[in-house]
Amino acid sequence: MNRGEHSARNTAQSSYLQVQPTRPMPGILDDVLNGLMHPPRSLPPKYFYDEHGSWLFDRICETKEYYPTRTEDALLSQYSSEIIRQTLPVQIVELGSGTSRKTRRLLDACETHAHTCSYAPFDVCGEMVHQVAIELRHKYHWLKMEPLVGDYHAGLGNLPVASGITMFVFLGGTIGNFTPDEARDFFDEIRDCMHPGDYLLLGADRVKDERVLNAAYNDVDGLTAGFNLNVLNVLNREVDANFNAGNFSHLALFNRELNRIEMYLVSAIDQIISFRKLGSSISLSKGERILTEISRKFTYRELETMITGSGMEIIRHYEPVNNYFSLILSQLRKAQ
Ligand code: AVJ
Repeated sequence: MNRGEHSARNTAQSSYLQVQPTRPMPGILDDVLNGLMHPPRSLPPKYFYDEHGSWLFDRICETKEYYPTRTEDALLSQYSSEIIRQTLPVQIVELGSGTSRKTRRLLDACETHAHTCSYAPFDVCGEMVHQVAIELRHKYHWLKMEPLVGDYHAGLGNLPVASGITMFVFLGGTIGNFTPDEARDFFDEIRDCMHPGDYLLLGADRVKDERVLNAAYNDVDGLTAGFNLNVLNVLNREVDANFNAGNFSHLALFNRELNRIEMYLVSAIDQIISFRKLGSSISLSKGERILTEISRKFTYRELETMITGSGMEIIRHYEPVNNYFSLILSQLRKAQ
């Protein structure tokens, strides 16, 4: 029934499928070479999420300023029942599942409707997916867990997809990390995994008052600053660099032209950074910036255009009264 390339890893209590990439992916050394050696300097946001960074992100989600997580969770708790009744999926595949916390709303709704299905959390972090599988198996006895480990940037073509209706889930507003071109490619790739009748449930952040946006990425407790700076520790560890986080500061600002939050690390002094694994170094001048993340904010229409552009049809578009966030259910229509 399953297609695609994968290998199994078994442990005493759990196992997961390792989903192989469909294309060669740049490693951290390539990303440093391509992004940091010459200005404008940048790094892919995926390097935020080592163990400490993932922990910091969870703390960010609990700050009063960072509204996306709780807004999306409120939408899910309000509409999960309707979504499950509408879709009745045989399989739920979640891209970038992390702790799967918000997804429990969908699983609770399955329980309410006595609807059984399988759940395939897909994340880069094997340990996380393994833990989630253990917890959810315990909480939802009827649920068939099919944990998957891999990188969704490396292609979705090897995801094992069941023969019944599948609901793909991509939450949190992470679509905002993609440039418009990358987002288009990503939706095309999801669509290519879908069979007619399958659904996609997408969470995306909306354009809003700049003060609200800026505050969300500049929480007063400095958790977002710590999260941003932590990427320097990741580089120190992974490419043997000698960053001193004390010589950098966190900068996050809303770019009005491009409707996106841009997050930078700003060099506080003139300094030379060496990368021993690369045998090279760079000099950063005081005030020089490294772009570490873009987080795009969308209008209602933009989101619908992006989804329908890949050939899917909008089934429901949920938003809260303040229009802070969108939860969109779309479907690849059956051929007429
Ligand atoms: C996980 C990518 C949705 O863009 O808001 C939070 C990451 N960065 N605070 C976002 C993040 C700074 C987050 N996403």
